[in-house]
Amino acid sequence: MRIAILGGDGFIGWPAALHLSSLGHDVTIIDNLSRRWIDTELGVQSLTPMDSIQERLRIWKAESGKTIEFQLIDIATEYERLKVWLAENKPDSVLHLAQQRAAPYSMKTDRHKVYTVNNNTNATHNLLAALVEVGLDSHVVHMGTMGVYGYSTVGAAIPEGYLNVDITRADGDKVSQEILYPANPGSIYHMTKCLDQLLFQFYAKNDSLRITDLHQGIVWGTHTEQTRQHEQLINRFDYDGDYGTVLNRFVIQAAVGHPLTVHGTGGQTRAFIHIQDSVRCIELALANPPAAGERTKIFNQVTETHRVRDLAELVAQLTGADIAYLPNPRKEADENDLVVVKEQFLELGLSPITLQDSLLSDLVDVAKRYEHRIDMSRIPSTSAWTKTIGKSVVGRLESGVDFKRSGSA
Ligand code: USQ
Repeated sequence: MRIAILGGDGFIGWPAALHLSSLGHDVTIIDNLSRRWIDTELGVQSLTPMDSIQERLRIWKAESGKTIEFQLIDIATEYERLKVWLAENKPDSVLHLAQQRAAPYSMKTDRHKVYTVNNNTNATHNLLAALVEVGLDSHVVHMGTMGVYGYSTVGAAIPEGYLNVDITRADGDKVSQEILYPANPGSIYHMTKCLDQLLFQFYAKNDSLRITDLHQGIVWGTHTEQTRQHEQLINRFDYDGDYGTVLNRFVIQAAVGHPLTVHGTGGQTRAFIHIQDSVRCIELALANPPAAGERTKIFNQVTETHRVRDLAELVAQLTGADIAYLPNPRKEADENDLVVVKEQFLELGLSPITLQDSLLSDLVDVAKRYEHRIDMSRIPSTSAWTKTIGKSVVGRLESGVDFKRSGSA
């Protein structure tokens, strides 16, 4: 299959590119390298040292004998270049990951909100408009998020994208209708993924585009089979307060003797997936497109759910780390249950990797190896969801008072 990976230089895009290339697909990465520029803006770096995309691809060719092409295109702002590339290269599938993916970054300031909405929404719409204009039938597989649903349940499991509802008509009769599960985003970033869902609904209906939306949970881990093959193929590993995600952050914090940064009571329940399963799910989704004229196919790309404080306790038991219960910079429910339907990938053959001590220990080893690259002052998450929260919380987090009270750091 000829596959364009938009955002192929990122945390999921890079291992997905290697995974799909190793399966024999003809892969081109299209990326504006924005994730590297954002590191520079924030003054942080991936825990693991990353080479340039060109150097990574040179190593991949030497290791595997396979070529992955690279095109430097900003799909959110360079519409004409994207359209010309699509027209000339006619990919069978487009894997769309070219979006700003961090909730805290999207809430940092008004400028970050505007950037995230402009970038993410234009990226998706430019792709869809260009496919229609060029007359291509490429299958679009998009990386969405579990966060489109919100994380509360009404005592029923969250279905894979769609909900059947009964609507009472004016004459009292009931009509059944299938709707997108009500969107309930918790950040500007998550909101852009909700907007994406409507763009997909329209283009599938109006232009018969074939679209799959992957509602992914929080990814943990860093290595996949291919990124382990050579030190210079290593994946990025974010630990900072904006881009680091919760479980990976806890592991790094434990490795460097920082108390584990639980927001609030840690009663937030979230869905998780290991990065190796993430790339496997992408493979399965690409191999099982919807038919033209079908509604957008939606998968819940998750393997298990955990409460944040349970994860902290698990990492603490494994490593002896302290846990700090911090004022929460986010506006989110303190405690929630989460039950998620996730049958479709299992039916397609996914054999889930669940949280195990051995995989966590692997991660601790990566963290210890690159410990010297960690700037401890960038560990607290200080992007506040509202100005009021910012006033009461951020000073405390930056001062480290809560870490000192927890007994270390
Ligand atoms: N949290 C802590 N301590 C930390 C970091 C986070 O307690 O040091 C808490 C947060 O307050 C939140 C939960 O852990 O309740 C998850 O936070 P996160 O940063 O791991 O994940 P999130 O911001 O939701 O975003 C990540 C990815 C995003 C993806 C999403 C899937 O960055 O791209 O879409 O996970 S989901 O969470 O299912 O919506």
